Amino acid sequence: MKKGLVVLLGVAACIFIIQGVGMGADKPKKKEAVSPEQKAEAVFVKMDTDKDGKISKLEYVTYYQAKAEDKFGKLDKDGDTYLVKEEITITKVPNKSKGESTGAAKKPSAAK
Ligand SMILES: [Ca+2]
Ligand SMILES: [Ca+2]
Repeated sequence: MKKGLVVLLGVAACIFIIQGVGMGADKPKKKEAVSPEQKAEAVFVKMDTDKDGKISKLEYVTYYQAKAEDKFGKLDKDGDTYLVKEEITITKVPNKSKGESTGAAKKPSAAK
């Protein structure tokens, strides 16, 4: 019973790490008008798949698992279903092979 929870927590931790590593690399930030409350509301609605107004552990895990799988797919450049260090760290630097220029809009305070 507890083993499953530990695994889930591990998965959640990985998601946060992966999201942190990939920050700003593949998400164009154009909508600044969305408040944290609106964001939370949108996430809540997406998570609450059975629309009972509550997020069950299963709904929570399913939501983040889908996000993680999506993120994993983006990180796994060669599609071998494994991530090597280079694939994780490559999102931090501008990707020359794809011609993306992400270094232009760097600001020191990205905490908001
Ligand atoms: Ca629910
Ligand atoms: Ca890979």
